[in-house]
Amino acid sequence: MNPQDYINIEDKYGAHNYHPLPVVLNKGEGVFVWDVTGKRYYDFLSSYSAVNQGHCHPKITKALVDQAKTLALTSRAFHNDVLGEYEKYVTEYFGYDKVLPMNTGAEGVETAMKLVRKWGYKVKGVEKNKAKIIFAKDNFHGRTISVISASNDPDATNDFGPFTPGIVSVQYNNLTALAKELEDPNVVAFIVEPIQGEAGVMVPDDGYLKKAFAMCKEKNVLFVADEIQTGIARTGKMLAVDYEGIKPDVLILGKALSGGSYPVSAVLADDDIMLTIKPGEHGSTYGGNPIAAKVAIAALEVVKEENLTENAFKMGEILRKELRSIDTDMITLVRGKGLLNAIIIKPKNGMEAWDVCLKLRDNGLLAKPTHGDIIRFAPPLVITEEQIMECVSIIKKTFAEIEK
Ligand code: IF1
Repeated sequence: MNPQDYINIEDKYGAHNYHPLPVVLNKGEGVFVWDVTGKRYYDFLSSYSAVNQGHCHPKITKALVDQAKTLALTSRAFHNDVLGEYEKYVTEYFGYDKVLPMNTGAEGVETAMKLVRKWGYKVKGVEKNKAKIIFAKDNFHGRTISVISASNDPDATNDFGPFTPGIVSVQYNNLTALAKELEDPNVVAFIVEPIQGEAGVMVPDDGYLKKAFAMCKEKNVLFVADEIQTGIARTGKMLAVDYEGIKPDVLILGKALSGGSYPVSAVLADDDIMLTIKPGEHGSTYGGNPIAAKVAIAALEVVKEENLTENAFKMGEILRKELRSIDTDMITLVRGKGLLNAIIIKPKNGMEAWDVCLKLRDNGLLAKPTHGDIIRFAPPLVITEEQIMECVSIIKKTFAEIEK
């Protein structure tokens, strides 16, 4: 089969809910992926920040394979001998009393929404069915009905209604708007991405999250951070909220929690919040399964053993500096933190962000445009300085080719 054959078969038999860049991959290792013709690429998307530890990390792969051969799934109807080990490890790692394990990011967000509602009724004393949750405009938290009920992206919401009630939205990075909504005593939580990923790597003003957190505390409202994309060293700190020195009441993790090897998500909170959910009130067949538990421990160990937080910080500084020095008027802005970055593209010579990505692909680097004019640059965090510089020359060469 040639590359087009693989694309055709997907097109014929798969739902058309994606529009991938035309490249067909069959192998990954560290910062690289290979296509079916054997061509090698730098991966500048990292599977949407799931492979922070690099593709097919040997330690994570080993944990996956070993546990898969031993005991894959018990369901939560019975205990197993690895879940507790993982729960202890992950809660100590992030400094919370308890974890509730799920699988996908959207499920993690759903879980957090249920948890803050439960807390609202049981602890805060909100009247039955009156709880409200504040979300930020232009958020991305996943694809389920309740989660898209908080979205204002027409692609995500059109013809998917009716939506879940009890959701209020405020402008991101706007404390005045937040303060106004926090006046409502039925508000139980503010759920926010510390950097908005899908919105185009929108980095809020310094102090925004810290002040938002303090304002929530003052009103007895839970501050919930969706660190599914920003967490686990991606932005140059273990969590993006670490830049502001705050500890969210509820923390949602996913993606790199497994290093891209398995769907693993988690909701972390202290006892006063987490223990409001009782047996039988929430769960999942696969949540906290033995493979997920072992994989997540390995994935988190790799982050520390390989100093990925420090590396993401350093490599991000270099990458942004180099990107800003590229001689082209097509790049109008470079923004980001650590290795979660974006460039804004002004079309030129009939070339838009999509065409830039096709040319980058031809030159050996894979990135994906979003919102028509934004390209995310988010390589695996194991990338070295030498590799970053090679990527910068690929990007420079690409813009030089477009300019002429
Ligand atoms: C898609 C973006 C990334 C997320 C945050 C929850 C979830 C996500 C902050 C849900 C998922 C993904 C999903 C992917 C596109 C994507 C994405 F372009 F939308 F912004 F990562 F860059 N919270 N983000 O970013 O996690 O249920 O998917 O495991 O195609 O939907 P999930």
